[in-house]
Amino acid sequence: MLLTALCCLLWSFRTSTGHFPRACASSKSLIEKECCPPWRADGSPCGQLSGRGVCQDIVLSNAPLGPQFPFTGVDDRESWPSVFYNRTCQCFGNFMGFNCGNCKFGFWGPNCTEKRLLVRKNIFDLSVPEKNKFLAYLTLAKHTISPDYVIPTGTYGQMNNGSTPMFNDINIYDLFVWMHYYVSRDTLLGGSQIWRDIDFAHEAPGFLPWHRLFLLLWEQEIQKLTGDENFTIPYWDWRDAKSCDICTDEYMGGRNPANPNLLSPASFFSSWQIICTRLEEYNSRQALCDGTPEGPLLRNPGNHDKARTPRLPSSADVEFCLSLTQYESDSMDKAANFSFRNTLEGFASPLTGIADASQSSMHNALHIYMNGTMSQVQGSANDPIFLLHHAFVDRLVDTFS
Ligand SMILES: *[C@@H]1O[C@H](CO)[C@@H](O)[C@H](O)[C@H]1NC(C)=O
Ligand SMILES: *[C@@H]1O[C@H](CO)[C@@H](O)[C@H](O)[C@H]1NC(C)=O
Ligand SMILES: *[C@@H]1O[C@H](CO)[C@@H](O)[C@H](O)[C@H]1NC(C)=O
Ligand SMILES: *[C@@H]1O[C@H](CO)[C@@H](O)[C@H](O)[C@H]1NC(C)=O
Ligand SMILES: *[C@@H]1O[C@H](CO)[C@@H](O)[C@H](O)[C@H]1NC(C)=O
Ligand SMILES: *[C@@H]1O[C@H](CO)[C@@H](O)[C@H](O)[C@H]1NC(C)=O
Ligand SMILES: [Cu+2]
Repeated sequence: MLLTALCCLLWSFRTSTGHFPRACASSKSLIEKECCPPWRADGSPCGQLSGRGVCQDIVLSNAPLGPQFPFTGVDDRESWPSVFYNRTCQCFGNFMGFNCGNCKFGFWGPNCTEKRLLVRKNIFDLSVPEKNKFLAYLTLAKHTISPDYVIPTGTYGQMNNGSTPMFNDINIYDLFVWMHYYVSRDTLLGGSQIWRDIDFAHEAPGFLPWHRLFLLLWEQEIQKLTGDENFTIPYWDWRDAKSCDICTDEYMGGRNPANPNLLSPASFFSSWQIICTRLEEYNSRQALCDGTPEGPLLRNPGNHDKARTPRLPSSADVEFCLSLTQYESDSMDKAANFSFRNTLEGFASPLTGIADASQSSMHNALHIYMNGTMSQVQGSANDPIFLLHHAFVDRLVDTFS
């Protein structure tokens, strides 16, 4: 399914990131519905002994449900994370994380009191060693099993309400691919029934903050993995690009001369395997993506569908988006007019701000242009161009006021 074929507005700010701490994947934790792991340094749940946090009942907001999802109690992502856990760590001050072991974004030091500003750079402004370091970090993440997180391979019901846990190990890169899949996947209704009109991270006000959080968490995991506390994701400034200028073997991979849909054997990512792309197969089995490799990364950059995506976004398009004054408007979905979010996401024209279902503009245009793994919402984060693309979208959000 293409980005353009999806639709729906759902609980705008009730976004689920879909993180499952390894320490909470036991039947004990699931049956008690408690996820309050010890902080390593003092061994107490949520670092309570050190005053970092405390184990508490979760409090959910009473935001109204969107009209497109006429169910309750059928999808584990409803009222996240209460289907799995109703007690989690509430962290104090600048502490953060499932066991309050991390600092809030932008804070550092043993007590998270040191404030530091990190800057994301244009990938073309990185020195060659900096650029190679970034590519090496991606490779390391793809080859390192996450010590802290696992992925569920079944629904809560399929786990017999927690008594038979179903979780898999996953590498740190794919953990985030899986999260992006999980937040946008279809609802399994049992039998052969599927509800497709659902997405917790796109086509609604939550689109921009969800992806911002996603990138911040990604950066934090890479910082922890590499010990490089100053690591930031570089961005790709695609304004007025005539083609995919980062699609070279020095950067994100050139085209395979023997097959236009594959990456050149000399690129950093030609041996990467993708996950979470076979949605129809999962749906027919009423199953979740379990992280099994599904083949090479597919990418065939170009203006294949000139009617839908005539060109990549221009500087003028970006200026138009930034000239809009409302973050969100009327229907708050992909039909919204004059909405900064909807225009930047790419469902409204960057010339008029009027919703246009026949076109994929702005953010969406980049996904469609890549004509491969990037073009399908649920699997799009398999292509590391996703990170560079969304880092630039996030930069534009920062400029909006
Ligand atoms: C949390 O879940 C447990 C286990 O199902 C239940 O006993 C408890 O009452 C729930 N607590 C709240 C606050 O919902
Ligand atoms: C961190 O906080 C603890 C407890 O308040 C204190 O003993 C320690 O000196 C602090 N460390 C630093 C580096 O500020
Ligand atoms: C799981 O919980 C639901 C709702 O409480 C209940 O209807 C169902 O029978 C339970 N299933 C199992 C296998 O315990
Ligand atoms: C990160 O940047 C700070 C401030 O520029 C510097 O003091 C520190 O040494 C850097 N850390 C690493 C691991 O490079
Ligand atoms: C957006 O504008 C178009 C054209 O004026 C109109 O047909 C459509 O109903 C508007 N959408 C919403 C959600 O108001
Ligand atoms: C690639 O472009 C062609 C032509 O527009 C289209 O039919 C095909 O579905 C696209 N493939 C992907 C994966 O986006
Ligand atoms: Cu997305």
